[in-house]
Amino acid sequence: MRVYASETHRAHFPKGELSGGVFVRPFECPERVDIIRARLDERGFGDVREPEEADLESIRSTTDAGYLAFLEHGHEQWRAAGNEGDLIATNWPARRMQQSRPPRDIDGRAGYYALASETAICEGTWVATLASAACAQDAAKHVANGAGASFALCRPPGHHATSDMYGGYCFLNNAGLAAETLRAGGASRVAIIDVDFHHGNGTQDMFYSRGDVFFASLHGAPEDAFPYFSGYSDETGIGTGEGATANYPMPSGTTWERWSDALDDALTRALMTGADALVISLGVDAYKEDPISFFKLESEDFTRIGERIGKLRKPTVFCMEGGYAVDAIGVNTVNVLEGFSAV
Ligand code: OKP
Ligand code: ZN
Repeated sequence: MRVYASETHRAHFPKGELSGGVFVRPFECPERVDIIRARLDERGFGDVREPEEADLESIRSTTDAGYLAFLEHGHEQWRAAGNEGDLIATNWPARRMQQSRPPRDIDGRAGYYALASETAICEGTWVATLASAACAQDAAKHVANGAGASFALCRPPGHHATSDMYGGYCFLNNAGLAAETLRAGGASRVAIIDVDFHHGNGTQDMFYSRGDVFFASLHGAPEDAFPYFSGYSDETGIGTGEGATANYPMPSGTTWERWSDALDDALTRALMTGADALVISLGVDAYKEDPISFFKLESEDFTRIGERIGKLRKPTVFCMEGGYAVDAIGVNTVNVLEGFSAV
């Protein structure tokens, strides 16, 4: 299976993440990629490529222009305004305030486009974000050209990003871009299955009113887990997208038995929608040792995830999302790919 990975991810590494009332070293750190790459190497995934330049036209067609300008220039404006550290949002358009007028001042603008404050923007965030999106786009092109599967080792991740919001470590929605690339490459229907521990609110939002892209997410219940304000099971899509979104919120302590029933249901529904191709938002933070999540999957369960996806026999693009138990992230991620390939 071909892998797309970019060295440019290293440019994105903010100094801190606001967590527990203090700044900690970000959970979403560059070593995540190093450890996955080392494991890929160890297990014989030798076809690893640097992506071409991102397809900006495709990005522009699914992303708000003001938001894109903010991603590209926000950090320099923040510095120009006299700030020394990374760009961090601290103000929001809360209930009953103006939701549709991005302020001019960068402090206000950041809050307008942010969905959470843990995610800081540093000087290299934009180039790393583009390179991450390029991995997803090239992996999807490879599959659209006839490959059975491909793995985009995206960093930063993407599934929390909407057309006009960043947060949860995400800036552009890589899986959504992969789905759009597959559609443009001839797939009439695509299914996105999000197995990351957190709800893929950004991907859901992108396709909520569309019937051509089915979206299913397995995640910690919103009452108890980030992103808190989406991912309930009654979120099922709207208009022509009604029924094309499926959410499987699950409680703390969830193990393979319950989790795999949800996966089977999601995969069955993906097949029923007539998907020609799959995109997997591959987070491995459902792992029992993950420091910011509360499911209890074992490393062997990740092999089983890959096997179950592989049984669908559909062209498949894997896009890396989360996973913060850094010691195990390589094994768990590659287990999915190996399970998939073994079917
Ligand atoms: C991104 B992805 C740590 C809280 C972290 C944000 C989680 C972002 C997860 N104290 N909250 O879906 O893996
Ligand atoms: Zn996650």
